[in-house]
Amino acid sequence: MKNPLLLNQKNLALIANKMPCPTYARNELISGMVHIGVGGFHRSHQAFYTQKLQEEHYAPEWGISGVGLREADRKIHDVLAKQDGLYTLIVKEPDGKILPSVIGSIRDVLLGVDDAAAVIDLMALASTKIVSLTITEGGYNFNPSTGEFDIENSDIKHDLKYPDNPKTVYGFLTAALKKRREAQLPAFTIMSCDNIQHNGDVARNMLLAYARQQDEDLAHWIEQEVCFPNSMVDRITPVTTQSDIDYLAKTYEIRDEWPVTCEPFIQWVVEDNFSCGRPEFEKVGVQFVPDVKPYEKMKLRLLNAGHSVLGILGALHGHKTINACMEDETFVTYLRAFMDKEATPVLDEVKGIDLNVYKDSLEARFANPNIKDSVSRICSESSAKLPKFLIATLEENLEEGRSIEFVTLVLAAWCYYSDIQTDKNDQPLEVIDAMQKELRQAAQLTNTDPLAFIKQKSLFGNLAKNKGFAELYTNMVQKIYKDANIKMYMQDMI
Ligand code: CS2
Repeated sequence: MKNPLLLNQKNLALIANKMPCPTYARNELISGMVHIGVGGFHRSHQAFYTQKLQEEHYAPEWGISGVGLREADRKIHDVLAKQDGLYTLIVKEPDGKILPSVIGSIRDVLLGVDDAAAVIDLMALASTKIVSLTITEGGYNFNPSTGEFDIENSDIKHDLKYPDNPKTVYGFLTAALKKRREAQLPAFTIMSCDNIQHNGDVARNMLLAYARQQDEDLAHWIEQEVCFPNSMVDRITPVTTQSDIDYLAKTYEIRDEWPVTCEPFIQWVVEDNFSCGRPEFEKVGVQFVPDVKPYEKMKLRLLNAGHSVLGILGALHGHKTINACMEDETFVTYLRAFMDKEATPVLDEVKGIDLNVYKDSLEARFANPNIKDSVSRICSESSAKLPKFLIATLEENLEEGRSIEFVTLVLAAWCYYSDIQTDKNDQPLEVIDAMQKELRQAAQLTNTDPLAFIKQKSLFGNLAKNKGFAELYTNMVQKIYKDANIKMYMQDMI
């Protein structure tokens, strides 16, 4: 193999002989969108749609500046800076076809920990119309059980003390909006693209809670002027592996230090609620609707929840990927039973969508054998995900006297997973969770108090006090601790 060609603007013309590359004038792009959280998902989704828009309906005022706020964002920042914002998106079809292309819609990248003022100044520019977010479910700084803003967070306290040198997303947004107001510029739109029900409303409530602490008057202006569209975003985007990097080097002789892989499916449903204009994304397949709530609930409670069901149970069983779970009949049947009996009854009618067809399509997407989405990605940050994906469903079903056993088994398995951290064959599991320590401490008490895990109020509210649920959970968790052969219990239920 020759020396692979480094992916950057200078080499783009050569790389274009090997795979599709941006053909629009990247150098004329302006940062109409500033995006916070340039992970794999942003790069497979919003940046992909933006590239499509640039290719088909060139709109240079809608380029993207990618922002990382944390030290942990340094690596992606450095890679993209070196590659002039370019990266390869590798779409993996279920039939084995692999379709790479170079995405160029991110025009530059900034790192808040290095230069907070530069990020604030960029967001305060008149040309910035939208600040979009993928800061993960855990990034919104609220108590998952009460939904209240966590004012005790030390970074939030820091930002209130040093508003010109913030660390958190709320500190940055508030500082930039303050500047815009002083300069008599219109407010930008804040567009959350995270997997949270009513993600725009949550972003709004949290930002206002923060801003009120800092400056009542400014908070009032934000309340009046900033739009926070809710949205439903969807594209399965596994963690990039070394073999993806090697594949590009070997097959295409291209060196891309951080490509992104994803499935062919893509969807984005957004409320048409923007304070300062927006790209004409409808021209490239984005749906603008007056009310996104039924769509987001459907996606969170079926797709994301379905992922968590497979992820946690699959991890315990020893499956490494979601598609491996889908090759296992017990998991397929269990997933469908969960979707039909527990998730579907909590959903509202979604206009134009046949839920059975939607569930069939989820099964097909999960089964894509090329995606190899690791169960460890799915289980990561479960403490931020499960309250929204599964626990909310369980609570709604409890209230209505409907089935809760499929979710309950997952919660009992999650307790064991957090405590023992090995699968049923004693193989170690990769547990990634901001609350890992607390989860483990609570789970470790299960032998003396079977409800200890469920008594974590910030995650489960008052569920432990519900007799019916407590009995069912106790029974399940005790069985799993005796014998972690999770498949046995799944089979008993289907
Ligand atoms: C996954 C999501 O992290 C998770 O739990 O369910 O990342 C999922 O792959 C995306 O939301 C798909 O759109």
